Amino acid sequence: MKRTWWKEAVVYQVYWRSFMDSDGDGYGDLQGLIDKLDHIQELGVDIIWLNPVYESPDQDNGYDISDYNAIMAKAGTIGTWETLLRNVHSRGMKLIMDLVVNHTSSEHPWFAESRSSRDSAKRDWYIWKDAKDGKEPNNWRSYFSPSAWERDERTGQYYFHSFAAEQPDLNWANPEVREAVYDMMRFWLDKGIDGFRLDAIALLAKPEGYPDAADPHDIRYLTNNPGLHAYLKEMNEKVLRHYDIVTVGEAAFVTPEEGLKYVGEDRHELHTLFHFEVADEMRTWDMLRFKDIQTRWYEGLKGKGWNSQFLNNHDHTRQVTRYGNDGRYRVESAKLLATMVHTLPGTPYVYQGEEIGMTGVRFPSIDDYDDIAMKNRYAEEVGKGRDPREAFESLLPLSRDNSRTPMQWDDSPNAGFTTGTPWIKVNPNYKEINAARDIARPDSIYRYYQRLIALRKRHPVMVYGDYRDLSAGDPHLYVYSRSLDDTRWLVLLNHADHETPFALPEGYSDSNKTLVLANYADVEGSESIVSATLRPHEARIYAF
Ligand code: ISL
Repeated sequence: MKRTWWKEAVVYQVYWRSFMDSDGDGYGDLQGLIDKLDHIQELGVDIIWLNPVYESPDQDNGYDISDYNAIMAKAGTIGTWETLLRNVHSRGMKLIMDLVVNHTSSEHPWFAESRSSRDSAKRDWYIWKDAKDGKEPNNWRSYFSPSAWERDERTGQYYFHSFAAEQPDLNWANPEVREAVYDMMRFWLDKGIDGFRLDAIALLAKPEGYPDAADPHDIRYLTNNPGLHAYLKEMNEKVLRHYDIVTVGEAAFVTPEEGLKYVGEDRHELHTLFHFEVADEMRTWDMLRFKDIQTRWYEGLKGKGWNSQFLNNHDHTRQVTRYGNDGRYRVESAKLLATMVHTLPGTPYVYQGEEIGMTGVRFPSIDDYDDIAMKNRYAEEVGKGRDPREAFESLLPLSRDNSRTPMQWDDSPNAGFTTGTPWIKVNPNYKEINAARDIARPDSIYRYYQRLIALRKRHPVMVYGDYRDLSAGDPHLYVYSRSLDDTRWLVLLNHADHETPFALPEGYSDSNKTLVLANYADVEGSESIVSATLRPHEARIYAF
C-alpha cells in the first residue's frame, strides 16, 4: 500500500461550541480552541477536524449554512480563524474543515432567491416539485422529520430536504450549483487548509423520478444513488487533486464494495471515508458483529483503499457509555476501546473528551436537550399520542447531545468551560472526570492515549500491517495480529465485565514476545501468556 501522511496520522475532532469558551457567552469559540491547543498537541495528534464554523442560523449546530465564506459570530471572526490556522500549522499540525454541500440553510441567499418565484434564476438550484394528489410528492422521510418535503406557500410547490426543513437540499444535477460549490472550496483551500470532511456526501445524487419507497422508514433510498460518483470525480478533477490535502467522506449506508467506489485509489474521488456499519447500525456492543465488520472492510479495501476508525463523534453517544463500561471499569474500558481503534486498520479519530473518558448524559427533561434530531422525533412521537415520558426515555440512549456536552477541563464551576451559562448543561460528573485531574495521573486515560499515539509514529506495523482476526466466534475476546515485514503484533482485548481465559494462538512463541502496551499497570512483560486470564476490559499489545 502506498505510504502517505494521512494514513499515518491521528485525527482529533473539535466540536468547537463545546470545547472552550473564551468570552463567556456560553459557546465554545475559536479563541478558546487556540487557547487549548497545548492539550491537543501534547496528545501527539497530527490533524484537527473542526466542525462547521461558517455563518449559520444554527438550527442544526452549524450544519445549516447561510454564508460559506464567513465565520459564525459565536465562533469568532475570519481573523480569529486565520490565527487558528497559523497556530495549528506552526505547531506542526494540520486543519481540516467540514464541507456541508448536500444542503444549505433555508436562510442562505441562494435559497431565498430560489424560493422567490417559479421563474427565479436560482429556482433550479434546489429541488422543487408539485404536490401529488394534494400531498407531498412522495412518501419519503428525512433524517430529521416525518417528510422529506416542505410546502412553500409562496409558489405552492414542495422543496426537498434530506435533513430538517431548515436544510433544503442543493440540486447537484445543476452544473451552476456544482461550480459555485467548487469556487467556495477553492476559497478555503487557497487559505491553506489541509482538507475536508465531506458531510452527508452519500446523499448528493437523488434517485431518478422520486418514486415512493416500499418502506419509507428505511431511508437508504436517500443515499448512494446513480450519478454520485460522477460528481465526486468531477469535484476531484476540478478542485481536490490540485492540493496536497486529505478528504474524508461521511458515507452513510455503504458496504465495503460501495465504499471502494469512494476511496479506491484508482478512482480519484476521496482518500478515506467514515462508514456507519458500527456507529449508526450497531446500536449496542456486539462483538461478533463488530469482528465481522472489521474483517469485511479490511478484505474489501485491502491494497485498494483506506478506511477510518472511530466509535463516536458529535452525532453518536460517547463510546465508553455506548460500547464500553462507563461505571466500575470506565478507565480500563476507555483504554481498551482506544487500543482497539488505534490498532485496527485505518486512520484513527479521537473525538474531544474521549481522551479523558467522558461519558454520555441523562438530563431530566426534554428541555435540557438541544439536538434538532431528538427534538423533532420527540414532537413526532408525542404528536402520534405516545406517552411523553416514554418517548423521552426512548430517545435518551442515542441522543446526539450525549456527546455534545461541554469539555470537562477541571473541577471549577461549569467544568472550566465557560464563565457564563453554557449553551447545554455540563455533565454533572465533571468533578470526577476532567482533564486537569486526568492529566495529573501517570496511569490516566489521557496518558495512555499519548503512549498509543506515540507508538503509531514509531511502528509502521500499526498503520500498514496486515490484519488477521484470531478470535472469530468468541463473544468477549478480540485477538488479532498486525504484521509487516519482520514485525508481528498481537492485540489482546477482553471486552467484558468479567475475566476471560486466553490461550496463545499457534505459531506464536511465548519466550519470544515483548510487551508493547497494557492498560493494567501491573502486567509484567515476562509473564507467560501460553494460557492466561485477562481481567475485565484488559487490553495488551505484544510484539513477536
Ligand atoms: O446522526 C446520525 C445518526 O445518529 C447520522 O445518521 C447523521 O445524521 C448523518 O450521518 C449525517 O450527519 C451529518 O449531517 C447532518 C448533521 O446534522 C450531522 O451533525 C452531520 O454529522 C446534516 O448536515
